[in-house]
Amino acid sequence: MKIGIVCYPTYGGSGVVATELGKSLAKKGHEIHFITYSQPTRLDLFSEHLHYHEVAIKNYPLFQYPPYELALAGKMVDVVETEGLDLLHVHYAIPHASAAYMAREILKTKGKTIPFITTLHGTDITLVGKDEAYEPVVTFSINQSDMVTSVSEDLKKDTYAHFDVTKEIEVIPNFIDLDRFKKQKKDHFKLAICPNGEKLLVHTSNFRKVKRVQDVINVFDKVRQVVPAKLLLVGDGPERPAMEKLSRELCSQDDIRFLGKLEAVEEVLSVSDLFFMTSEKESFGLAALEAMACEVPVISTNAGGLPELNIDGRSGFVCEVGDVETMAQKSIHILDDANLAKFKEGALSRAKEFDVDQILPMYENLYQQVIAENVNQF
Ligand code: GMT
Repeated sequence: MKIGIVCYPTYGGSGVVATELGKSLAKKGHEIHFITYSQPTRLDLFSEHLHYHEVAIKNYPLFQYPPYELALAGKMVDVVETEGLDLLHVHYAIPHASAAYMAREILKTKGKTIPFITTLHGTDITLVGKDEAYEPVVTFSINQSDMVTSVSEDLKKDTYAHFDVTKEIEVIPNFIDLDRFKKQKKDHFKLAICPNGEKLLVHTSNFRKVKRVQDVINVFDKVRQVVPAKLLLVGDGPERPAMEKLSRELCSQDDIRFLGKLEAVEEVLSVSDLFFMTSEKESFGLAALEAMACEVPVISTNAGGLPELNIDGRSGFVCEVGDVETMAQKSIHILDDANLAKFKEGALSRAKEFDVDQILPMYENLYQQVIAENVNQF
């Protein structure tokens, strides 16, 4: 199949899922065309089946805000026509679904039919999409999509609860490449960070308010009173300066290290003993799945789709949002040498249920269905 993939090319989870999906589809021989405003971060692979089309956003003195959505729709029209695409798959509703709708309607006037699938990832529904400025457009473009998927049952429920959506939503969870995300031997790294055999705790995120990174730091502060431990914070974002300040107030620079954005996050995960995902909203929790695949148990909140991923008592524990006391107690339980190996096994076995080889056919089936329905219409 010839598939156009539209996503945010930056570090966000939706862009990662879209890029990994395209790469995996290309490995299976599908022709994949990424249409984005810059090279997707994880598009680091050469394949004859992978193509990248940049959306050029031209400014003009009249525009206070350059019309990105129009440039994107225009590019989609161009790529569909020149490359003969079979379908468009847009990730994150805003503004990708409405741009795809516009492209589809423009192409109709040129005698070309192109279906589009919209995948809802989270904040496009739970935060930004709900805003009254966007809601009517989000509702319209979801209903106009030829097919809609969401990354968890909870996100599907939320979409029906907050938008007047009549379209059937299919749940296809995030997935993981177990060849890349696996525990690697990095003992020298562990020794450098934990010279006295301390346990290594880790959190990765884009440091937005919704991630509640302050809870990670406060839990760590409680845990280290009982279990010798170090904390690594990976990623970057608006809350980072405040989190650095908080951590310096509580601990020494040696106890909590901020590593910034890392490409090879699996190397850090390989030497970690516990992962935190303390978000107040989280549609799936891809970063937690990456940790589990590297045999790292997870302390998560019960927000959004997290309980669908993290199985309480098996791959880690699920706690109420903001309940740092319970999170600290559960962390201490997992880190006990009598329990740690069992939780590491539990994390890995749970991650295996989201192996890309199992999830990819779900997307391929959907593509075939949408293309067949499109052909049958004419
Ligand atoms: O986590 C973020 O803030 C980034 C965000 C995105 O849309 O790029 O991630 C969302 O999509 C991921 C992939 O489907 C999910 O694993 C994340 O849970 C989801 N984030 C939130 O719902 C906050």
